Amino acid sequence: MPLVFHHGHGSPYSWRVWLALEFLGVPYELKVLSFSAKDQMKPEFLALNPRHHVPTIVDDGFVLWESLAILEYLDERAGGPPRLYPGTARERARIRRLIREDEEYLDREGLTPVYDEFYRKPEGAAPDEARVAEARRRLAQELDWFAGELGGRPFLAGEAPTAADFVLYPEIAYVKRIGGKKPATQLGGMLPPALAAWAGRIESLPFFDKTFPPHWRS
Ligand SMILES: N[C@@H](CCC(=O)N[C@@H](CS)C(=O)NCC(=O)O)C(=O)O
Repeated sequence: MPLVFHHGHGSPYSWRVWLALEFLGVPYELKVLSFSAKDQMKPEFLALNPRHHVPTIVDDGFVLWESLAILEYLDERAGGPPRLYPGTARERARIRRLIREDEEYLDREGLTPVYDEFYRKPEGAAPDEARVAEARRRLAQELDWFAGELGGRPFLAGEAPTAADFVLYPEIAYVKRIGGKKPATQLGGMLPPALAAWAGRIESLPFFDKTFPPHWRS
């Protein structure tokens, strides 16, 4: 029985898992939940995951949520190669550090406040300019940080993508999307060239297109 992957289009947490499933070549059955239909609050989904979050996987009766726990589980389950966390203990620790830095700084201090101000406020409410300016400043610092972490490599940990790349990519996709859709955010053109080129490499992976949120195509 294939592993069941409950996904929501546009969820950065779920997108990282989809990229990983494809990269590892794990067979899976995709179940897309509609946030607008509140599928995640329906009794059948709550029975699986009382936290009503995607991503959630079901592997032969074993239910797991939290994207980072899922990535580590999938990596161990598949056994590799390829691996999401390859290399020595130190190399794997660096991948985990990059993931935590992405969540703590780039996402929480940079991207999320901008998203809150432009997408989560009631219709017609003006964004808090001071909050946006500070978040943009932090975001620019963190984008430079990750460009530096590439250090001229094709992917964050070397020649092949790892969990660090699949966690970072959806955040960068959001920077690109928000910058294009909402010029007032001034996120457009913010990506350092090395990070823009890296995003292009992720987007060229043979499985990338199927994971792209369909509602982002318009
Ligand atoms: N820390 C969780 C976050 C998951 C999460 O927040 N998922 C959101 C979509 S981006 C969700 O399912 N929201 C629906 C809800 O809260 O009802 C992870 O890494 O998996």
